[in-house]
Amino acid sequence: MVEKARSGHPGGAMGGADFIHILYNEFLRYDPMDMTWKNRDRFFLDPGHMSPMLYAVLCLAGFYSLEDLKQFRQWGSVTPGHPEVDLLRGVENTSGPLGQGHAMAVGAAIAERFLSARFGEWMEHKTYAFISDGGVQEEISQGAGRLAGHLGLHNLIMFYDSNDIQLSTTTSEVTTENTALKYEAWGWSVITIEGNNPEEIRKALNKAINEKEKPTLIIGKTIMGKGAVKEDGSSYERQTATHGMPLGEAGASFEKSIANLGGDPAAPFSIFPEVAETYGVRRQALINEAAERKEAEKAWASENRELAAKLERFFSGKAPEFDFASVAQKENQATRSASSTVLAALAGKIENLVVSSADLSNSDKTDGFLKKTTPFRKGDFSGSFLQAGVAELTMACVMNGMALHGGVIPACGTFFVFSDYMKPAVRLAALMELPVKYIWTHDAFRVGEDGPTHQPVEQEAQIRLMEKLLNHKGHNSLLVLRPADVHETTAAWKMALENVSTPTALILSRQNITNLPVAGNGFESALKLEKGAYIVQDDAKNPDVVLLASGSEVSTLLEGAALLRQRDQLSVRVVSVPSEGLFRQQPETYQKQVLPCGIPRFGLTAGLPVTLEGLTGDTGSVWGMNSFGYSAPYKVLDEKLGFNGENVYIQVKKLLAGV
Ligand SMILES: Cc1ncc(C[n+]2csc(CCOP(=O)(O)OP(=O)(O)O)c2C)c(N)n1
Ligand SMILES: [Mg+2]
Repeated sequence: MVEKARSGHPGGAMGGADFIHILYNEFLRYDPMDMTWKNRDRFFLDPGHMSPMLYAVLCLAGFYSLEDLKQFRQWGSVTPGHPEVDLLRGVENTSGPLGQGHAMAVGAAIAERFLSARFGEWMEHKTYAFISDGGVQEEISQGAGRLAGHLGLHNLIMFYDSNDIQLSTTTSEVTTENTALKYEAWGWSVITIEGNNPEEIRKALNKAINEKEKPTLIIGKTIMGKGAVKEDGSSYERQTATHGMPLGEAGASFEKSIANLGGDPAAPFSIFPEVAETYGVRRQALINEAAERKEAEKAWASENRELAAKLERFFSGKAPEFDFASVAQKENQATRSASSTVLAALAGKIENLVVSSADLSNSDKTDGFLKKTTPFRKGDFSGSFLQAGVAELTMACVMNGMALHGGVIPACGTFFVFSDYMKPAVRLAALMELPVKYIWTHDAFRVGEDGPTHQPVEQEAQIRLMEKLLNHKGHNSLLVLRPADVHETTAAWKMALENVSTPTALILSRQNITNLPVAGNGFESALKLEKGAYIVQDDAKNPDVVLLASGSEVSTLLEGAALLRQRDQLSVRVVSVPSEGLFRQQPETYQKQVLPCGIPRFGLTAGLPVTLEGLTGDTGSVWGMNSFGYSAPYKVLDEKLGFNGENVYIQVKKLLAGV
């Protein structure tokens, strides 16, 4: 594959092939006829660069044709360089960004425990992860390793392809850690084997499968580029060059290496009859075994009709039903508190909602949910809360893994400024179309006394860039909502739960916000949020100026609007824009109705001005932040930084005067 594509990573794949062959041919349990079977074992490949190894085994298992393999890494092929997720072809997930893949496996293993706790151990299955030197070195392995050990995820079995070679050096040049002791310290069972020895692999896997207390790490000492030889027949194993180059280019002989491994250099894309037979037998055995287990599942379902219906609902991928109009919000609260109220209402009602926080539950207000449930503990997954510890990236990856597993709706919270720590996982969620919910609170410099390190400024602009990035289905890859009061927060949560096709971010305030002055039912009015932007207050069909903002800045605009009317008899429109990305998807006529052409627009944002400049256009202006902020009580910061009605008045007057 790599040789034909003239690009890819042969060395690691050749060393890991023995393990992957034994795993697929003897251990991994799935239904080749039905890859969506809920109780299949999951396999997560952390080093996505070893995808040729996965494609090869999945070809033998009947999911890819040899033709597909010949198209490795080519335009329009089903064999991209680093596959993300392609369930029907057997790719549960692979990670290009090293480390994230095995953290996702931890999430899948947690989801399995969560579901088994509710529906019974008959649902029990394993999650296998494959990790390489790169994944072990990535910092996220600390979070994943700690969490899996702490929670006693005995259903998680990880093979470490320890070939002592990485991309540009040998591992000895960057690490001298004792990896086995490290994982043992985290509470793992660790088995070290010769990773190319079939008997040792089998023995280790059997031990891991029977482990009841701990996750298992099998450290397989493997041989990079196993079987590679040079033109003169001498060994070309354990060479860094084979990490990311075709063998021929790296210095080995492609033909001689194929021959040395028992293949046919004249026909490198061929499956020998005895291999086809072995995999055929395995395939049939898997089909039979799955059929048997499905019979048992059916018997369970007919005896437990209500539970069975619930299980189907959990895995349906459909939005759960919930009466959001019944959520009783207290007026004039911070939107993080409003989110807490919604979460408290959802607890126990949306039974497969799993909420997590990176040690900030009392600040990000996910504790509204936690108070009504219990956190996961080793041996007890009856609750619905994951205390992730201070590990935002791990938490976000674990959420992705839960979503990939299916059956649960993952949501996680932390301070908005720490979305920086989560971004790599948010990106993968967006790419893989996973409906994870992010609860990001303390949305602006109004965190005040904590100082600039804790004040999000550029984060909103960064995150909103992903509203402009389309996923493979051509949709915005992330839905970002910054509600302007408690009712918009309820509406935003409704949208988050109804969004089953992409991740959703909720950006919420720390400080109280005065409710928007809407006539009638606040929640009914807030549902206009579904259009991404809507008119909150309007003086005329063609006002003198349109004021735009999201979140708490909408209230500040309302104060400014009152001054503009009172002092200068101007007619003003105030627009709440919780999501520019969503607004831009609305019909042109609606967009023009909200933002008519030819009327000056003024934007106010606690983020960078660029957050709103796409909406205010050439003839408008934006008052935003252009520094990291300062340490002071938030009311002082508001005054000093110009976030008050008076400054809105001054800036709008300047805009209208053309200054
Ligand atoms: C987060 C991240 N950083 C860097 C890379 C680039 N990269 C790809 S593989 C690799 C290291 C390869 O070493 P190892 O994981 O041991 O794989 P092997 O060389 O054994 O195949 C690096 C740095 C990446 N894919 N992801
Ligand atoms: Mg390696």
